[in-house]
Amino acid sequence: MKKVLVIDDNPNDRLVIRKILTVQNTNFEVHEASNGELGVELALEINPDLIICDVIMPEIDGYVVLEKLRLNKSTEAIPFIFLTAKNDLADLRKGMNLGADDYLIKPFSPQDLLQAVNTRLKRFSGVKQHYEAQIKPDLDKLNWQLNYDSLTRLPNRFLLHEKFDNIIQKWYRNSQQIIPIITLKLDNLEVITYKHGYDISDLFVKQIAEKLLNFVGQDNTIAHINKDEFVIILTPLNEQNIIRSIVESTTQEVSTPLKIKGTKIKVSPQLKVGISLYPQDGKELDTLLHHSRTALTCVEKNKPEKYQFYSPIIALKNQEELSLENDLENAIDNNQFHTYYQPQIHLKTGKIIGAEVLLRWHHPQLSLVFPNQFIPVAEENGYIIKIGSWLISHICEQIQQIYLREFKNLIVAINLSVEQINQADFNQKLMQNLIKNGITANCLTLEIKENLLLKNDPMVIARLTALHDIGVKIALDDFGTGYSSLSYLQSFPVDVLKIDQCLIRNINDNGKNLTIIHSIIELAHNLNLQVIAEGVETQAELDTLVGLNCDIVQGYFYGEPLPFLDFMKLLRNFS
Ligand code: G
Ligand code: G
Ligand code: MN
Repeated sequence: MKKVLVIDDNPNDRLVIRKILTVQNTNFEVHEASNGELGVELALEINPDLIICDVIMPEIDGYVVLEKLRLNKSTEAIPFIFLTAKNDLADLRKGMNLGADDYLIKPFSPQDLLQAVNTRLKRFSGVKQHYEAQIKPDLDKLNWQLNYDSLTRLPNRFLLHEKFDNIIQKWYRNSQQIIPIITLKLDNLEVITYKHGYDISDLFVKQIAEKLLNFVGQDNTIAHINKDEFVIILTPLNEQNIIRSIVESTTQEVSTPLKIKGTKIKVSPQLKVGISLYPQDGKELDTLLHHSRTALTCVEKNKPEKYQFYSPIIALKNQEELSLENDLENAIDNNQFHTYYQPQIHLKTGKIIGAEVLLRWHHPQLSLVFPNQFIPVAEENGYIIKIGSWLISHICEQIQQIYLREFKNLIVAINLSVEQINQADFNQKLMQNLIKNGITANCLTLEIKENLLLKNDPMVIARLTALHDIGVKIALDDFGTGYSSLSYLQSFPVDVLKIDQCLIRNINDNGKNLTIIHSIIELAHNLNLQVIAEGVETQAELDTLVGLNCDIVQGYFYGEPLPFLDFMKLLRNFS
């Protein structure tokens, strides 16, 4: 049976060829593709013995198809016959130059077609036989050595490049998707080699490779790029949240102590993991690898998390002369922090009911730095306390200005870190700021995240309850990404639930998200909570949320976070 792939946008032409090849002959299996793109994909998938391809097609034409096939190792040698109409003959030279093997002019007789097909197949099978007997074994071996690690039999760095290109071409569908590049480094390999010798350390690495392959292998790509370094590339994802759990379960799996076969030695792998994301951290694999390695050097020894995502800050952190922590320390004094206000729209009235304040750092070298890049650093070194208290007093002053311009009912939401509310004088300072600026407590919302609730600290509960009693609202941020349990709402005075943007994204093509959001909103309303949907970007998302009886929306659809003065302008002009 010979597989023939027919690529032609005209269904009649395809039918004619199918008939000729199958009615009187039984040794052809005909596959069809209705355009060039599909043709290339199908050729890669089924690896046909011969391709017949129309020259003129919409989108990608026959020449492009041929070019693409010739660029790919698995399809470069497949005999290729062009189909063309009489008046396109002038162009045909181009096709032959590109390496087509033959051409047929429409209309053709069954004999013409069969003859062309048979000649090509015969010639090709002669070449192929010689190639398979004499050349291929050596070539395969060489290829293997060039592309695989001989110890673990995993792809090496060269093959990884090819695989990465394939993933981008074949799987990457839209700019919302991300591809994580995960570097895993065995931190104690040298020690193991030193203690037990090369044989044991080889066996050890081999076992780890097997574990990795079993654990994440199926759809994802694993490579062994250095004796103590593996790289995993996941297929494109729509959500970043999944990465954490994959990385955590993988490190857990790999870090369990290993018994080396045939010996009594038990060794515990120590892993460090760095993650960079395509496309945000780089478009080229080399950059992405470099960045994920930079990230892993920043995994802290004494912390339970053995992984780190790349951020420009980390790169900076690595450059000693530009110490981020120093910069951060001086950012307040240098007036580099700016508050941005993102409007929140009340769906029933269509009015701006409030705004979330999002901090931005105008760093002299890095320009705009986003909070998820510096807040974790500030939380770690405790500097968040100073930033937080500066921020609250600054925001209260801005609320006073909002008051003066007669927008007294606007509710301003501030994000809080656990460290801030752990401070004994948090409430006292907050109230001083309210009084000093002559503003009431009910114009403030404090956004807290689930990690704060999980600790269930009675002092924190007492503080939040006291603030709640004087009218400060408490919002639960990023709902739907973490533990998402409503059970702790019994002990915490929560007023507002903010549904995380990852649930809103694709709300209309993901039935599951829709169901989840529907039940979150119902549940919240039963508990007397208001619901804010975050990250609303499109009319369609908005419509769906209106249908689900959501109370408030926030997102680029209505407005990005704006500098204070721009936000004031928006308040005046919004209708
Ligand atoms: O736009 P965006 O990149 O601003 O915010 C990213 C994350 O940083 C969000 O989770 C948000 O809650 C947090 N964030 C933004 N501003 C602040 C802030 O002033 N304090 C704290 N603790 N977190 C903030
Ligand atoms: O975690 P928290 O909810 O505080 O963070 C809000 C984050 O979402 C900020 O980084 C903010 O800039 C971002 N953001 C706000 N609206 C949108 C939106 O419509 N789309 C996207 N992708 N991000 C948004
Ligand atoms: Mn928030």
